[in-house]
Amino acid sequence: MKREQLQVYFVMGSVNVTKANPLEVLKQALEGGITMFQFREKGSGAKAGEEYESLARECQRLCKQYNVPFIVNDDVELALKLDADGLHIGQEDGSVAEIRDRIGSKWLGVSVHTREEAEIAYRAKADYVGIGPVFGTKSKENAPPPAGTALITETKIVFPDLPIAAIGGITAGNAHIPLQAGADGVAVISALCESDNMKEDIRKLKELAVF
Ligand code: TZP
Ligand code: MG
Repeated sequence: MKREQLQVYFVMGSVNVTKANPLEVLKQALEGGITMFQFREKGSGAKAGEEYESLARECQRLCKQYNVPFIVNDDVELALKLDADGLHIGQEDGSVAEIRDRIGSKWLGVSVHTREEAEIAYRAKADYVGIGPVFGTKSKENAPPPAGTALITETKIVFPDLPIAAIGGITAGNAHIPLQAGADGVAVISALCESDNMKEDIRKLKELAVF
């Protein structure tokens, strides 16, 4: 994985989308130039079973059309079954080292909230870490309080070759803050799901996260 791929990392599930259907929103985001996509179908009202898998497959098909990496949140089995490009896990999803072994060379992203968690992810050969919530967020149930950018800066210094995606309440208006603190890119849900001008918001985010 190249750190550039985290530049504009769109995270979405059907629960996050109210304006149009999820595939329509994803298509607009791909057309706008997102650099990575995470299928995160969770929270109350999330699809399950066949509907869940078929939505994942359709998102993956769209991502392939635009040559954008398709990452699955939480679900190792789904990532393997679909041969996704990668998997993103949190601290409650099991041992990072064990999951690294199970998915082989697929990309692995890990959400971390402390330096110790970042170190474990780094040693288990995570491809990137997600750090947040930087700002307040409405998109994650039971999200921890906003953490600011201290851990981003610390991780950048201690593990300079570990790519960092900042997450949580990030918009085109505030993305410069985590990026200046050391993040390589921004992971966003509502900034794009609720955008009135997706193309313009993606363009602004890309302009801020330069390599
Ligand atoms: N992890 C930390 S904050 C968050 C996740 C999944 C939600 C981010 O959503 P938004 O709408 O970009 O704040
Ligand atoms: Mg998780």
